[in-house]
Amino acid sequence: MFDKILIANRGEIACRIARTCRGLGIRTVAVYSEADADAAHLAACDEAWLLGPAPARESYLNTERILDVARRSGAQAIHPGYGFLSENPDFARACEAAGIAFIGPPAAAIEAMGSKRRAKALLAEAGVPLVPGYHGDDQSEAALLSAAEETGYPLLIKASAGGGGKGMRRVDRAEEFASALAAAKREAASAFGDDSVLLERYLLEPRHIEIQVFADSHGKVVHLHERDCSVQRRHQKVLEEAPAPGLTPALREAMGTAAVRAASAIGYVGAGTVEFIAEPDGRFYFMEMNTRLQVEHPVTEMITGLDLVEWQLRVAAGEQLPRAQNEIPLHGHAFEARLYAEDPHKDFLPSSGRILHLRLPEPELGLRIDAGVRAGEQVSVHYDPMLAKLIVHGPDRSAALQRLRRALDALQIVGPATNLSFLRRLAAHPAFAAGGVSTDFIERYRDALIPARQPVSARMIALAALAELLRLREIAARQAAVSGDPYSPWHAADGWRLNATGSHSLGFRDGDEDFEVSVGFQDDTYLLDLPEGQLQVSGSMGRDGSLLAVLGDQQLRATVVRDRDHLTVLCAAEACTLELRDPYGAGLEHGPDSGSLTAPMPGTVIAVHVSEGEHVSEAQPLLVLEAMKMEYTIRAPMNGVVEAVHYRAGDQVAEGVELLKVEAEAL
Ligand code: MV4
Repeated sequence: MFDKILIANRGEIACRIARTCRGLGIRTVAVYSEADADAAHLAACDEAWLLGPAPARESYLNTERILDVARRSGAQAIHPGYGFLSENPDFARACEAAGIAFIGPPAAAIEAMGSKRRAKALLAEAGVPLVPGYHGDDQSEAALLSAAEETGYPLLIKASAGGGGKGMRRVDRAEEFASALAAAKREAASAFGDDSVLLERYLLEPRHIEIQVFADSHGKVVHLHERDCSVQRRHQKVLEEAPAPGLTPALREAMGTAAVRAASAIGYVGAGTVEFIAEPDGRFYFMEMNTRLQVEHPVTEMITGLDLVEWQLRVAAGEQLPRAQNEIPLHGHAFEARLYAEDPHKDFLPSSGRILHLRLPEPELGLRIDAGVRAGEQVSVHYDPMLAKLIVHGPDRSAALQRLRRALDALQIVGPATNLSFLRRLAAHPAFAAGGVSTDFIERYRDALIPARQPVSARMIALAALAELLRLREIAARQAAVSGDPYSPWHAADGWRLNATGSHSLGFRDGDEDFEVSVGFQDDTYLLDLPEGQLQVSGSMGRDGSLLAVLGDQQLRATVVRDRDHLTVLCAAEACTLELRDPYGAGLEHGPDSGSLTAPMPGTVIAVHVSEGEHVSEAQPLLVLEAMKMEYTIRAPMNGVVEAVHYRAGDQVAEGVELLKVEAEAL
């Protein structure tokens, strides 16, 4: 077995591989790009080596750099994870040439499966069922046209070098074929540098069922049952499960046997996945073979109790497969949900930004979290937007689904937009609970899965208002504590004003809608005027943003995350982000009118918006201080000129020090 391996990947898969290595006493070498200098996978490994700039081609795809680090770190093997170089035969060869074991299949097997036409030709000989169609070498228009006539319509033209849905074109009528073929070949040539295509009868309502296979270097091949990956969006898997709902033991056996035959036919070694497309009547056909460990491998690990990365390491080290076919159990049911930094309301556009808050559900029996990020990290635009995977297991599908729902409800993340609410709706959808999974599931139920934005609920507005009021009270108390006159009524955060009622107004913005919440003060509670009527609220804020609130006669626990003027409130599975407007009303964020603006509490200056001599207007943000995991904006108390700026971003400041000085403009 290896003593030290290099993990040529990042994110959750790098952390996951490192976890198994730790358990086996194998030391690990992490590699990272400049954008990943504080990434989670570095802390998961024993060593960390910089590859280069953020772009993948200058870092995680840089074969020379990776091999150079492997040599200099003394790594005996390289685990490519998935994506990046995991299915690059040249990289596999370069590893072998450098005397470093490639933890994956032989380069020849990667190459064979990289061409759909070659793969189908090989597997047809092995008796693996193929979709009726054509995958011959004669790529002339005449040959393809006659093959199309034989296949029948509708049919699919697929690029031989394509995969994962790339390079597919549906043709419904004969008269469209010639132009569709020309377009498909042009696209294939430009996308893959290979314009060869194959034809397949178009299967309606297909299911995507894949079989996990494993082969060692001694000719042994086994399968570890199937996974259903039908719930996809534009060929990106979102939710996977094992075993496949409704698959009969006979069909499972037939698909498993066919998959093992496919792996044997190409002299496969290592972890692989044979993808089938299945029709409702149970007929199934080979689609493609993935020559790497897949993102969704944990659901197979949950139903078999096996560690596939450990198997990869043992097989790459020359060991025999740890189990025979009849020693691979199938227990219960598992799901995997993929948490992506992407915005379902913007057609799942990837999002980026700092993770301001991340609360992952506590791992427990039947719940595993494979995360590649931590709170405070930047989600980069350079790499795949997957942040984490939630994997659950239960004795049967409905128990596992119940666990998935609870885990998704318990997960909290604030910062970049994510698909979390979408996943919650997906897991809660009755059609999904009924097992009605097919590849068009998301399109079919799109309106329920991605509903129009709802207005913020009264409960969330009340929690946001309470959080803001408690914050203002905290700041006022601190400013009172550092002032010469701590008991001055001007420091009281109770809305007290000379000749005015004890009231106050908080301004919020929800999207593009502005609204106010009038606040009355009553002893140690607040009276909020909400659209539904008055509500008495009180509570306390923890240093970690936890809010214990009493709304009327109900006690609630919530989490509050503040990012400058944006306030995010999370309560149970509800979340909302509101922008705070009109801080004048607060009146408490400003320092005393002298213009000397002091730090209300110890913290870190994270932004300075002005410089000396600059004209500023009342309430203009001047500086942002971070303290207690929250951010405080110091604003101009009046129109004036910045006379002094004493600190810069990154400076630590003590409570009460003068941060800036603003000279009031002569009236
Ligand atoms: C098909 C098909 C229907 N008929 N082939 C899409 C991904 C690529 N691996 C193959 N895919 C398909 N091939 C025939 N002959 C429908 C799809 C397909 C699909 C397959 C599995 C999972 C999700 C899918 C989403 C759209 C289309």
